[in-house]
Amino acid sequence: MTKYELPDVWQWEEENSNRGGNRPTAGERFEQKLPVGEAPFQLYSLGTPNGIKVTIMLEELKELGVDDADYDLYKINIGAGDQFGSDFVKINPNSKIPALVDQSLNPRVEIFESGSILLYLAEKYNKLIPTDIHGRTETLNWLFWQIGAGPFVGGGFGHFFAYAPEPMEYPIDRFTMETKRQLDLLDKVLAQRSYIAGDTYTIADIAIWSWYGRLALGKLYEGSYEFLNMDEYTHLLEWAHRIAERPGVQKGLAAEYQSLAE
Ligand SMILES: N[C@@H](CCC(=O)N[C@@H](CS)C(=O)NCC(=O)O)C(=O)O
Repeated sequence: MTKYELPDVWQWEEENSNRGGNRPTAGERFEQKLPVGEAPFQLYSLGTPNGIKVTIMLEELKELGVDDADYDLYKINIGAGDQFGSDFVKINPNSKIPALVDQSLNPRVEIFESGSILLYLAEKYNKLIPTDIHGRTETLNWLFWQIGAGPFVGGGFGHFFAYAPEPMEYPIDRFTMETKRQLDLLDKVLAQRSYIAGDTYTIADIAIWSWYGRLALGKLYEGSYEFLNMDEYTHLLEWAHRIAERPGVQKGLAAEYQSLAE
């Protein structure tokens, strides 16, 4: 590998932009008309760990008897750059999935950031978030933890383990250590309680399972189960399997993959 010399001012070159057509600028790149259906919720998403949080949440709400949690699901192909189209950018100026529109209200409510979407839905229906101050705060602690910690796994470990052009020791060591620290943290928490925030299933479980549960089950990056020595996280594994069996979770995964597979 040639030694990298830091330039005085970094310059963007298209061939160095990695996957997904990212550029160092935000904003819309082309005119786009997104489809709009009849259901109360319009979901623009993809079956990634952040994307599945929302279909799981909506399916869990339906399992709990919330009839108006119906949604239309539209594929945003982030590999093809759909997230930079004008209609999508109006909903989420940050150009990332998932994005949700609640058109049961007038004017319609536009929601982006998966944590914000989970909280919006939990509060709207008063489900999957405890109402007492201690339980609610602990749920939010872990919800915010996931949003902050997840990029070390996805953008750090996952990127360098699975997607970088070649294995690189320094970033792999750095992000594997942090990922294993996070897995150990969750394992220790789940040794003490049945669910992430206490003794009930909440939006914190949905957010954390979609990343760490899927990682624990070996569903995110090929070969990572062995590489991370996942067998040592017994409490995390037990929780990950238990959550995977929930009908709402299974329907949430099926909804995402069936509708987005075309
Ligand atoms: N913090 C955001 C992260 C969303 C995110 O990173 N989404 C990815 C897919 S999992 C994406 O849309 N990437 C497209 C891109 O970076 O251009 C959330 O939780 O919603």
